[in-house]
Amino acid sequence: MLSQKMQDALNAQINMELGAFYTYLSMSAHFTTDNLLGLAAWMRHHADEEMTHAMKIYDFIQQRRGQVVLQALAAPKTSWSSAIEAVEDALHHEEKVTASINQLVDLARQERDHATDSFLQWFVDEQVEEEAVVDEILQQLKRVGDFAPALFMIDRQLAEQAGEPEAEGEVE
Ligand code: OFO
Repeated sequence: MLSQKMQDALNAQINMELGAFYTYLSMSAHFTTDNLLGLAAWMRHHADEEMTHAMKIYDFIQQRRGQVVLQALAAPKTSWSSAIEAVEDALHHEEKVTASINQLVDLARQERDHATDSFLQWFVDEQVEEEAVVDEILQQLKRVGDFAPALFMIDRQLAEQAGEPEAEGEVE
């Protein structure tokens, strides 16, 4: 059984993961409007991953006979001045998630809640990958700056990574 403190902290983490889902979905909509369809597809794929993170915690709380308490989601930002700004926001968001997961692990250890500690290790590892992937995209975008042909090449690569080899409407 989860302690009340641990349960509240896990519920807050569900809200954070759903907040990430909302943010990446909003970024996807923004990039679609901007005709950067690879970035749009990549963000949408990432939004789906955040939903699976939220649901992992949701299922875990229930397995431990706790109570899932969903909280209100803040409206996400809807536009960014550049692809770099959006991906910088994504990286900052991932860093906040990492800090929050680390605090959850600290709490689980204080409470000697070994099951929650073990469950959270998946998230600890996942955050290493998430930060690295987002940072790699950011570094690529910074390298090409405003050079449109290179930006479109990155966009095409991201479409492939997101499982959409031919983003609709793209010029060959
Ligand atoms: Fe991208 O972070 Fe979830 O856990």
